[in-house]
Amino acid sequence: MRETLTELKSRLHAAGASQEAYERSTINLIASDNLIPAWRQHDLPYHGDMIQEGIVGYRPFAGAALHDEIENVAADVAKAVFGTDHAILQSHSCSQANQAVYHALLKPGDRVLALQFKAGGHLTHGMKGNFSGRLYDFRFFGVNEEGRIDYDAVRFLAREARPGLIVCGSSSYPWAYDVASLRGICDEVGAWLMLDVSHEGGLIAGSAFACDLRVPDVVTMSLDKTLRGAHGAAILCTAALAERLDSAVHPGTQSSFPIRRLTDSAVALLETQTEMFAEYAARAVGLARHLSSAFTAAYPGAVFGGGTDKHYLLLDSAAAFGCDGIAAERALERVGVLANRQTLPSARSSRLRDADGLRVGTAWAASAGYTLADAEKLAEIVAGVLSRRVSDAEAAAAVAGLVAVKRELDVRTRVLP
Ligand code: DSN
Repeated sequence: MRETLTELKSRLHAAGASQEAYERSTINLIASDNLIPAWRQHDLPYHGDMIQEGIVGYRPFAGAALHDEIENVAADVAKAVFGTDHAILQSHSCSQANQAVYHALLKPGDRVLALQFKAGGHLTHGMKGNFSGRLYDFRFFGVNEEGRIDYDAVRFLAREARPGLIVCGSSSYPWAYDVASLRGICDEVGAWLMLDVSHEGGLIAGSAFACDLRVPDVVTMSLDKTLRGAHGAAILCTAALAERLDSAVHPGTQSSFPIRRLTDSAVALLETQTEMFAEYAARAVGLARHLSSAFTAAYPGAVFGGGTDKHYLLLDSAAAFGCDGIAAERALERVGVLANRQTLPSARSSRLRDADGLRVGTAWAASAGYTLADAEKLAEIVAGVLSRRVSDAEAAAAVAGLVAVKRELDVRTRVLP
């Protein structure tokens, strides 16, 4: 018997409420998650529901007189924050922004050089099952034994492969990028340079991660993740590519988008220029480094590459605790700590089901206001669970203690500006 709509509605409400309660009772170390400050709601200039499409000056739907103004202002904020010539804030996600960039710069079958998935690249950087791997001829560079990109090796591969585009950027590469070297390589082989800073956008805006976004030809980034804006993405590019990118977004790869994304994103981008945001961004990196040192002190070799420049670290759970990525993720989930399985560059395959580590992120914890002392407790809980030295009941009680700290912080965060 099919459920009635009334029954489905009540299930939906029960699931939503339980999900919220669950989120309040857990510590979230998923690097792409974050907490949007509650007070932000009051700062939003527009709460309407209109959509629009096209670009400034060409709109196929009526009522657009102020849409151009809103889109211009939002783009100007992004340009002011990152120093680029042009900005588009319409993409529904960074995957879709990447799709638009490929559409603008490549023809199907064109060659691209990118960071390998298991070395930290994203699935839209040429993974076989993704549109990118199906449409374009992706070749890959990896990382050396220290887990770093070897830019001489990239140069060598680029000379051999002669790609039309080099994509750098990642979901799980914890180090800074040598963008100047990449620029030199691209100039030498005649390739465009695209940097995907989906994860790092907020850290860059908050001056916690150095990366000059004026150097690549085009940059993509999530507006949520470390930026703490509405879910969506920005494309930033040089003046020379502005028209190409505009038309790759519309009509190239998408039609409508909500006007609210522009206003919400612009508010989030403006906030990045406050002291409070700089403190959050520095805290995210500081927490990740502190966790990394705490794991390394107790379990030398536990952190792949030995540290981080960002808001996450790569925990080699297989080497340190004899626990593969999926087992580690599940063991932590049982006690209320959320992190995600991660393939490490040393993995035997790129498949997430063979993941031998965990990505441990700190953006959410930084937004929640956790301190270095809290990070030490967290490292003890994670190591205790993964090494099976601590029972689930003890670990869950310790997590509940940290969750209680967050509740107090929540109250304080809500009364900020
Ligand atoms: N690829 C996912 C991540 O990095 O978490 C989301 O973009």
